Amino acid sequence: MTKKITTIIFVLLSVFLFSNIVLAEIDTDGDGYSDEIEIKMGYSPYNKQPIRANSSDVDGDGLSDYFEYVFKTNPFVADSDNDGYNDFLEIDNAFDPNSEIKDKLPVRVEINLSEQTLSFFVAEIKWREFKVSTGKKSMPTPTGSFKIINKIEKAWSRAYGLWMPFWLGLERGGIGIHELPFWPSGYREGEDHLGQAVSHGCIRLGIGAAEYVYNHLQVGDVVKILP
Ligand SMILES: [Ca+2]
Ligand SMILES: [Ca+2]
Ligand SMILES: [Ca+2]
Ligand SMILES: [Ca+2]
Repeated sequence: MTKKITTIIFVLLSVFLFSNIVLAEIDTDGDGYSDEIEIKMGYSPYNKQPIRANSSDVDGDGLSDYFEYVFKTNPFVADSDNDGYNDFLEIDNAFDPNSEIKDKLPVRVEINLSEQTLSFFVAEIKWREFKVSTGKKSMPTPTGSFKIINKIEKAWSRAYGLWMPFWLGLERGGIGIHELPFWPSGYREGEDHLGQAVSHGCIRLGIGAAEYVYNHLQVGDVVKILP
């Protein structure tokens, strides 16, 4: 009896180890390098040509081979779950590209003050990165985790007499995330300020980027601000 159990355990263990070895040795494009090695080296595991994973899109669905690998979507089929929406559109709108179930994937943002970037994560995978302009030295943006307390499509700043489109208010000192501000005259702050800490404490985003972030976050979501 004991011998039988030992045999079963041995067989199970072998299957487990063998499947792991097989997984590590999958070479989808048959170029002699495993998928895992290719991704580690930055190359596409689905393209025989020595092309970077983030600039190859074998099935032309807008989702690079790199993201197909990390989101485990089908790199050769535009619409992995066959629900009528391609893999890129699903991830960009935080839907699961591998399931027809309309549950949303979790999203979150992280702002890095020293890099002047806002990273947008879908299912804990870094999906997009935008340049920001945060508080200048005399009016620094606070670090920490802050809840979004309100959303206003076109907010007015009484203190500075300007419009702040796509406002996401944070639970800290009246600051928020918003698009490059503009004045009642129509003059708008230039995109060239992105990447420089010149704001009054808010996190400014470029045209398009602000709307994207606004549409993807809800009141109650947490924004992490790193030094
Ligand atoms: Ca390969
Ligand atoms: Ca693709
Ligand atoms: Ca695909
Ligand atoms: Ca789909």
